[in-house]
Order: sequence, then structure tokens, then C-alpha cells
Amino acid sequence: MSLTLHYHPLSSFCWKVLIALYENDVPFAPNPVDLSNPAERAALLKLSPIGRFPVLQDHARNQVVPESSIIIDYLDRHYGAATRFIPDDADGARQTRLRDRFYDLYVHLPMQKIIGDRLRPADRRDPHGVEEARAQLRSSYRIIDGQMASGGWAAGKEFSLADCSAAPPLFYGNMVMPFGDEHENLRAYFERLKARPSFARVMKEAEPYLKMVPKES
Ligand SMILES: N[C@@H](CCC(=O)N[C@@H](CS)C(=O)NCC(=O)O)C(=O)O
Repeated sequence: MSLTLHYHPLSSFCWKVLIALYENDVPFAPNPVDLSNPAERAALLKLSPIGRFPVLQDHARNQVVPESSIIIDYLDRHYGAATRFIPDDADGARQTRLRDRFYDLYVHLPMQKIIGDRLRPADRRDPHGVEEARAQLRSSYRIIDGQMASGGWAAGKEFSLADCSAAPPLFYGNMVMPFGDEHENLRAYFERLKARPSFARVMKEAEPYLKMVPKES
């Protein structure tokens, strides 16, 4: 098989890439990485010095591709099929990449901060940082609710890179800081995402692991 995805079944950034792979039924070999295992960590670091997943390895093209957005761009160019993730026209592409950045920076990172803090020892927590992350997430929910007023997908009429970016942090975000009754358009958008077969499959496969997500303490 040409593609190997180095990943973890609970990792939200890996979900983002899994959605893209499942959208177009691209065959790949999943390689779950346990970062607490020194040999597996060293193997990942050899591929990508940042030591984070996802990392895609394309054996046929002799390429190692880290970073979720870059991986999806790569899949779009080299393993493209029915679902195109980045439109060909420059304005559409810019709008899609902008939304991708929005979801990574202003939804995904604050969500990670909130969950990541729960994994820290009690005396190493960062309540101020978590409060800032919650404020950012709150304001991002409001922004998304406005963006989604006319329905559709994150960057317009077509499912795209931006929706792959949106689904995982909205899933975990809603877990740690529920959307609330006031964000009707956001809730409707999330329902559309959950009904999308690619994301439904990702959620189903992650189900057995979800009990490992740390609860508030
Ligand atoms: N910007 C990266 C972020 C990747 C990332 O943060 N991955 C997390 C899992 S969701 C990770 O590898 N965490 C392990 C660690 O930090 O040690 C991307 O888009 O792929």
C-alpha cells in the first residue's frame, strides 16, 4: 500500500486527516503511535522532528508529509477524487484556507488547551490559560453561528478542507464547552457534519477510546 498514516485514534488533528481519507475512500495503512513508548516516539521523530501526529508517508512517491492541512492539500493534489478539498479558483482557495486557519487556530487550539490542562498534574495546571481558551472558544462559537446563518459548509456550498478542520474540534469543543441553546446555526452545522459518512465513520471508530478523554476535575 502506498500510504501510511501515523496517527492516534483519539487525536483530533488525526481525525481531520481521516475525514479527508474516508471522503474519497483512499486506501492507506493506519499506524497507531503510542508516544509514551520510546521506540515509537523515536520512529515518529525520525519522520518529523516536531514529533506530532498526523504524519502521512507516501511510499510510492517517497514523501513524508506532516501537518494536517498540508496532508489534505497533498491528498487533494495526488489522490484527488470526487471530493475536492481546495477549489481551483484562487478566491475560493483563499477563502477555504482562511476558514481552515480559523478552525485550527481559534477553535482547535483553545479546545486542546482545555483538554490538555486536565492531563497535567494538579499543581501544574494553568487556570488563567484555560480561562483565556474558554473565552476564545466562546467567541469562535459566536462567529461560526453567524457564518453558518445561511447553511451550507464551512467555506461555502461544497464540503472542503475547512469542514475537515471544523468537525474534530467542534466535537471535542462541544464536549468540554457545550454550544448552548443560543447557537442554533452552529448546532445545525454540527449536525450536518455528524451526518457526513466520513465523519460518522471517524466518530464510530473512536468510540471505544473516548472513555480515555479526561473529564473535568
Ligand atoms: N499543527 C499540527 C498539530 C498536530 C498536533 O497538535 N497533534 C497532537 C495530537 S492532536 C499531538 O501530536 N500531540 C502529541 C504531543 O504534543 O506530544 C497539525 O495540524 O497536524
